[in-house]
Amino acid sequence: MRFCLSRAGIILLICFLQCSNMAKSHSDCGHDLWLKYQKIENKDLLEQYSSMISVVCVSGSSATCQIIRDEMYAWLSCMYGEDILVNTSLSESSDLIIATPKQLPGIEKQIGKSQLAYIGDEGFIIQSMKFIDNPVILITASQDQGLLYGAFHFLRMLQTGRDLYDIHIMSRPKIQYRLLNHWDNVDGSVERGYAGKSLWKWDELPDRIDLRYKDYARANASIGINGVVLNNVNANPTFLTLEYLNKAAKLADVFRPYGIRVFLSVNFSSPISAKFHIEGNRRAGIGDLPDSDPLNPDVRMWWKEKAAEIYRLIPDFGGFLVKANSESMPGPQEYGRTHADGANMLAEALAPFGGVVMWRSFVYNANVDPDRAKRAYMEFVPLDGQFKSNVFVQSKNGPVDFQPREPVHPLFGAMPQTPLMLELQITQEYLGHSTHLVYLAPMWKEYLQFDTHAKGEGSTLSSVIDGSLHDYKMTGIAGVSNIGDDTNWTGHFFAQANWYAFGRLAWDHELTAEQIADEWIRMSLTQDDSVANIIQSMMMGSREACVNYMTPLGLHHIMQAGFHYGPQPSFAHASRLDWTSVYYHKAGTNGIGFDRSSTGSNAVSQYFSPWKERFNSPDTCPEIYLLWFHHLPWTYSMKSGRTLWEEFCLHYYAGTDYVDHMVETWKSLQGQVDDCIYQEVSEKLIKHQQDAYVWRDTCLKYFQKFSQREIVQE
Ligand code: GCV
Repeated sequence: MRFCLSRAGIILLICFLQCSNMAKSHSDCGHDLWLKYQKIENKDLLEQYSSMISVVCVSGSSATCQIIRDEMYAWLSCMYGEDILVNTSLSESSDLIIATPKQLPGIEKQIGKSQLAYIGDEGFIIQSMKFIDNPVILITASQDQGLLYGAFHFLRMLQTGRDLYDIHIMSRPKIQYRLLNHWDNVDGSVERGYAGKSLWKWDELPDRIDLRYKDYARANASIGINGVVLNNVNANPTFLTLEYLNKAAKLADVFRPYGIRVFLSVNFSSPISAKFHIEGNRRAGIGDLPDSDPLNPDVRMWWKEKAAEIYRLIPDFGGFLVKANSESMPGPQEYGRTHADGANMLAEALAPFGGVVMWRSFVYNANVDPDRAKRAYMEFVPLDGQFKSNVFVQSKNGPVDFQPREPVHPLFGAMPQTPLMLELQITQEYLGHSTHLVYLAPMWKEYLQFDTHAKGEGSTLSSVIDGSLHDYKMTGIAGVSNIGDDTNWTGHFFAQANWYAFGRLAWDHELTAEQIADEWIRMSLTQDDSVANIIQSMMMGSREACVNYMTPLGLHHIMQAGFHYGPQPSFAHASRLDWTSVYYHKAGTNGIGFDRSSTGSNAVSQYFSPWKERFNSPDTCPEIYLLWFHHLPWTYSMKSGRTLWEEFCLHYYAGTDYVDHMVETWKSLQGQVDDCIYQEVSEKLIKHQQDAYVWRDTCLKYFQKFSQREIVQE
């Protein structure tokens, strides 16, 4: 049976027609992300691929299998520059077979039960083999979802020029919940969003379904993301009204065939009646109760009924994300209850439907400890073992707040009985918004590979969150989204690489940052090896450069108050101490840095040995964290033999030198990458360069007042 095109197929067919005309002059200006339909330029590869794959069989009948057929047809036709066959039934000429063992009996025998068991519900196998005596490539999985992941993986292999001979790939995600967290609001704004307005058009939903919802789901599925928290953690209770649940349900319908579940951030005061609303406080609910005390039976019932209502509309709803008792958000502590009491109440409401609670550890109540970096650990570690089994504690990578560099959050490893979910920030709140070109994968790898020593050597952060260290029963990772309704989705074209890298690392944290960059570049920018290498090397150094021109040697939190873009090292405010720069850098004529050693705030004690001892002494503390843990004189002698002040200056200059290098590198690529992307990135880089100088000069001039020394440049 010849495959008939679905509606989506027709859209893809249009893309195919576009792709046939796609010469270098065609430009999507970044709109098509890493999913561009493009012809294969390398003749040998083209010959290999087209001789091996010309008749595709995708036998399943689900909406997901239909998506796979549409994708295969559009991609392959476009890559070859000619029409190919995608069938629903197997024939002697099938050479790419995409099916589960249920859809095609015989697969189980060929592949083996143990291999199929290994890949679980979401994994896939891609294997060269003989089928009815013909050489074929088989993509198989237990579920259609795994087939879709396998199909995208296979297409990625083609897009990145991999050989198709003798393939044996088995892949399964190392982490179960791989979510994007959107900080999107009812009014269409995005907190810390730098790529336009929210993608979700709440005023149009549920009647009008924007075409980009599907593109968004497709992009996420192509990198293995399987869940989306739709709204800001500073949650407006409106999202739990029937009106908004109906809107969310429509998005869930679009996302479902792509294997993406919808989650919501909830406001802990939601059950409270509006008549109890206190102006200026985020305690404004949609219920009819006087309080939201988690031990009040009426409040518990309210959440149970709300959960039941949600699941009637969204049967595969994922669960709730909660920011409580943090930055004016309400929480259980208002009633003298603990975070565990609050989380468990919600967990109980969701449990009958299989939903989870992601309770954030981002709390920093000044009454807990004068050092902000210590507070979350102090509040949460004593609660280990008290959370219900469907509760995650979701923690940012570092103990303060997504700074360009922080040491790992000491909670990781310290809560063996509570599944910890890692929260990374894809949006560049503190790393130059969507103006600075900063590839974040090297930073995320630095965290993931950090050895916490929680159970001796080898207790990496990744082994905590993938559950292998403490045998967590569920595992998760979240990325605060950098996506908006800008044409190129992420504001800066290169910020797409961060969305891409987050998904790839969430699937497999062992991939290297280099490998991920290389894939992204080849799919998004060029098939030319030497151009790809130049761009990859430029990206790889960009995060360290950002650390250097913003906050070198462990310095942190000296950005512009509120806006968080430029530098403001002088910022001081009597009543908001832990939001001021001076609280963090503590610069004076006697030196600079926050003393968190055993004779200071003793934050070092929250780490496992040998880190607590290493961090405790400036001699053994890695210099990248020096001023995070120590207050040192300007004359302190660094490992290089230079003084701290000299080294400090050189780091600032190294940062801006690297940006100069990026500007020059990019200039050299004119004509070798898409013109529109070239222009947009060039403009961003000019601004990036100017603003990196501003960071360097503002900081050095400010700190020079204390060091009273000449600024050294080399
Ligand atoms: C969503 C930082 C950001 C806030 C954000 C908060 C959080 O403080 O500046 O915009 O609020 O982190 O993660 O909850």
